[in-house]
Amino acid sequence: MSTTLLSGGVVISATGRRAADVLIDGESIAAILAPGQAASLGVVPDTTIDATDKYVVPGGVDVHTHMSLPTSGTESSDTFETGTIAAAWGGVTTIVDFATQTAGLSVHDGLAEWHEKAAGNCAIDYGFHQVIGGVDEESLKAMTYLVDNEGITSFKLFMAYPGVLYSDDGQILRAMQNASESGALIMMHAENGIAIDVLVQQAIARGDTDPRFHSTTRPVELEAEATHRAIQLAKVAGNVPLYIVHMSASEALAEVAAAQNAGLNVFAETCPQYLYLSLEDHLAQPGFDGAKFVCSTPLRTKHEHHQNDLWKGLRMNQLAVVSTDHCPFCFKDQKELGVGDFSKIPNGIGGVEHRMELIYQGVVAGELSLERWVETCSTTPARLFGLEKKGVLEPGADADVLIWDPNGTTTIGVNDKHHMNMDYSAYEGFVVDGKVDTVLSRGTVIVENDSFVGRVGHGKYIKRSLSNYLR
Ligand code: DUC
Ligand code: ZN
Ligand code: ZN
Repeated sequence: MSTTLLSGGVVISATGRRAADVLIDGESIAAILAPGQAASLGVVPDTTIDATDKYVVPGGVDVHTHMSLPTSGTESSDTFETGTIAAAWGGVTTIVDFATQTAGLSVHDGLAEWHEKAAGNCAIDYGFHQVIGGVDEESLKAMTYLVDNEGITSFKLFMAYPGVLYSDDGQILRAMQNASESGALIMMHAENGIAIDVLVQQAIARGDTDPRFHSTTRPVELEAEATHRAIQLAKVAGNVPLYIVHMSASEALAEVAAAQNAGLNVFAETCPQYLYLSLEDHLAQPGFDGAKFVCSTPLRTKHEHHQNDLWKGLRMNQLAVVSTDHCPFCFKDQKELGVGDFSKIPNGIGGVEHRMELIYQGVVAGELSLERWVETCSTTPARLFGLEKKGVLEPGADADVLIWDPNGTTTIGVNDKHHMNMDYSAYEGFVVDGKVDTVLSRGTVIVENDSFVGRVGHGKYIKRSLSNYLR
């Protein structure tokens, strides 16, 4: 097995930073050494990578992506191949995607379909959550089987999208009880979909069809109400660990904070779009351009301070994770499906490539510490979702490493840094400090010198254990 020394950098973990060299043996971290210590120990690495003036951090872990997701009469535009290459460009070394079961279909078939899409096509390692779109006897049985046999220890339920992926409160309670028994974690799309559908129909009937009405028909109250209800159901189901996905609103965050103060096992994530993009500046752009920013939960108004509150929630650990909810569509022919009717615009924004960059900008802006950047983008997502060897640089961990240049800059945009399979960027023109320098996946360099040098098929399926937080 070959050895690699990452020398001269500053190693950042969730708990601190220090000048150190990282010794890699094959696919794993062998040691974290004092600067120059390798030579004094007589270690002669096969390869040395100079990380002087750079940060050396665990590779990013994005626990919320949707590659090749069939939805709204189309399919999200990144395949596992294009999406994981783009992720690598962004310093991400593991994704967890959502295998999806829709009502009436078998969970096992849904999972098999996702394995087929991903196997042999990934540039980085990957795992799956399972969406349960139809809670019934069969799917409940399958949930237990997946935990015991397939390395799938988290299940996403929807309080939105009646008739598509929606679960009613009784179904949610049953799925939560099942997870409580198996030790699994429930992820929740917390929006009151029954009420939202009424508002959507009323808006369309009034002729309010522009993209901006996507946000006004999904008001913060209906995100907060569903978040509250999900928390109560989780409590009744034996305090099952509950993880609220794609949180966008201050009022929903307050529900999570209150639950945490009450000692409940409630976690939440937000995504870069909710920290940087808004109804006024993006979704409400004139004409149909706002369609680029249609996602659910929706972008919120900037005057209501949601963005400030979300950054604060990240600092205070009310929000444990930043993921992307990477669900890309091209503007042409995909977003355009909703011309004249915002409810037909495919829901999603692509961002898997830019999370490390955008959240590092939060460090530069004084919103977060460097350690918290690492913690929310790598260490906690790995621990929370049972990725035992990911998210840390310590002996025995997978040698998934991002070497980050704090003196570089990154310009995001379709003609600048952009490798996702989308004909636009939601972050077009953003110039951020810092730059991905080198990326290693299990000891293999996959990005260096502004080139992807990895291999499609290198990425392996990771069977996940139960959440490390609550064992
Ligand atoms: N929820 C997601 O998590 N992703 C895309 C759309 C949605 O509603
Ligand atoms: Zn969702
Ligand atoms: Zn999603």
